[in-house]
Amino acid sequence: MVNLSRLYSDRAGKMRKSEIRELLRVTQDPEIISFAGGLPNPKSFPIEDLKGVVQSVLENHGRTALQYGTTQGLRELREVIAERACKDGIDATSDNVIITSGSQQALDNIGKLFLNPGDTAIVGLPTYLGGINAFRSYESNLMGIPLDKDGMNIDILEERIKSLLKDGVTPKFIYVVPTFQNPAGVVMPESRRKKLVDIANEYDLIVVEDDPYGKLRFEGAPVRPVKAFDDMGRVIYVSTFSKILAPGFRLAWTIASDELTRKMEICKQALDLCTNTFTQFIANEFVRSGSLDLHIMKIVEMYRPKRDAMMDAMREFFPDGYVCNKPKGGMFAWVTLPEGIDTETMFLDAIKKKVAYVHGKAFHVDGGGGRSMRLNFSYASNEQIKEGMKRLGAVIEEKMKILCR
Ligand code: PMP
Ligand code: G9A
Repeated sequence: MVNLSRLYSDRAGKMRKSEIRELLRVTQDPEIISFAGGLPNPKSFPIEDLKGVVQSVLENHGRTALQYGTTQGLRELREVIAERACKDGIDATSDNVIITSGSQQALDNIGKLFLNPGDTAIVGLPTYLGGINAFRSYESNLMGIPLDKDGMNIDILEERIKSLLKDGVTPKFIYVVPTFQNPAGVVMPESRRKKLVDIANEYDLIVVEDDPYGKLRFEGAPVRPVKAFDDMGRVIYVSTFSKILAPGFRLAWTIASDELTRKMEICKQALDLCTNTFTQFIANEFVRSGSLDLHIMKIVEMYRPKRDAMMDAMREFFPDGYVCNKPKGGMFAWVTLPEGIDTETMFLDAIKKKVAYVHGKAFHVDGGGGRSMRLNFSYASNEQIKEGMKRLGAVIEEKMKILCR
């Protein structure tokens, strides 16, 4: 046997497996009702509409759509993304857009661009696990800032930045998922977004705004992106087609200043040469025909009752003592259980009862979150949601009985 461990980089030794990716294997079991992965509902995929688009792309653009493309991405798609971003209050042209192979690639690219080993980046407590893993793979230290019902607590953020700077540490960026946060489901109000940009301006920092769920709003008025308040070019906006069209396309985008865009483009040249050209052509046609907006409306109509079914079932089947705010959009509910319960160990009981979730610690860089869990409501059918919540309620009840003994 070759002893590979002496050959691996220090970086490889520090990489951690993703609970979400590992769980995907477990949840392939058709008997398990999965509230684990952040998967869109496959019934939402616009297969019939896409048949026509695929046909048309092959007929009209086959020779370019099957060829390598530029690293920055298809110009027409970048143009339409920039037009749509302008409607959301972001000042951008196609030159500020890069099409990436999923937003996961964009996060990795941002880590690659900014993080030296030992550098510090700021994230939420909790925050998106894939972000944690991407940034940690560059051997960085992640400082967690607690969330409240309005997202990252901005006062604590400012305090921590001050104390880091006092210790001679410049945090490289602040990573936020401000709209229907993964995993907590909360939305940062505009006043706080503005304050976040003010803080970044005052302390001369970068903000990474990750926004896969902003368009999946079930109620209430839209909130402008953090990037809309950025007049210094220090916010990198990231969004994706994964949750509004199809994750299998592996298409996402960044919007950033000219300088940052150029830097990220050069980083990306070494990652994948170019994003999938074929799906870029398809997405471009899908967006421009107006199909995407209709499709988003359909997804919202599909997910809202799922959210409601989960909330109703929680009330019906969970024992008293849990806390869960009703998410106004996105794909996740975040539940905190009474003191004494450890959702990581409880997971094994849940799997025995054929129901899955992601335990809260997976989303915490400080080892916290042990009483919490993330429940995805987009993937399961409404019937499965009711049945799965019943199973989960029984698992929690059992744990609570043991605690009371
Ligand atoms: N960021 C967040 C906050 C996410 O929830 C996800 C997927 N769940 C991603 C990034 C990655 O998505 P993708 O690579 O499919 O665009
Ligand atoms: O399957 C993935 O890794 C994407 C989903 C992310 C999530 O569950 O947050």
